[in-house]
Amino acid sequence: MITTDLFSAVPDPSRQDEPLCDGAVVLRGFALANEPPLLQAIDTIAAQAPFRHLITPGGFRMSVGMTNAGPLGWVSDRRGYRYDPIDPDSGMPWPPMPEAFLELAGAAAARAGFARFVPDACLINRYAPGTRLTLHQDRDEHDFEQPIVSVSLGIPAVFLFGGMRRTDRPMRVPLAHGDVVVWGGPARLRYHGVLPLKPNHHSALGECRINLTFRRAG
Ligand code: MD3
Ligand code: FE
Repeated sequence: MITTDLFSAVPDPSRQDEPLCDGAVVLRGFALANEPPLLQAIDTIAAQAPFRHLITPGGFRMSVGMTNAGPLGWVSDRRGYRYDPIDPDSGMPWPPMPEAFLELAGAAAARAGFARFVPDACLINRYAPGTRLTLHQDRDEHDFEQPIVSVSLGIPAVFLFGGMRRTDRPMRVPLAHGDVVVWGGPARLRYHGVLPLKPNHHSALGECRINLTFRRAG
């Protein structure tokens, strides 16, 4: 077989790709090689666009702290959910998408079979122990053919991966520091969430989990 694929050309026997279902695959430890530039980039972004607790359209304060990088940022307020090129807290564009983010997201998507994924939005979610994300669908993007890439950093979490209906019993997927998940195709509109985080400590991030969610939103 002739292969030009960067990853199959350099086999890494320590790497394990875990398909969750048609369209979703966990790449265990995929982000570990890029850890220092990723953490540095998150600090730079948070200095320009600090984490904040958005208000849902129903008036509830989200327990997850959020910020964004890239041309578009996901925001929520009493008017609804949307992607906005401007950070409503500063009136400025969101911090630029770091090159290390683009490379990681593109490489993970390619490994999962989605060539040329160029995200225009990176939502950065910050979880403290006790923080959760209730079951929801991601449907504020224009093109559901585009995958979503998520990167877990810091203390571990249990991810809930449900079906096409909110009432479908979700599977529980433990996600640890450095794990990357690519969600596309038939998995793209499945319900998902995160169980309340257990108290824990991570050597680089302290009592905190950070999730990077890369999307092509516009
Ligand atoms: C499965 N964030 O920001 S990322 C979100 O860990 C979000 O912070 C979670 O869900 C977190 O919207 C999970 C994983 C994820 C993202 C999008 C998905 C899983 C998905 C879209 C479809 C199916
Ligand atoms: Fe989501």
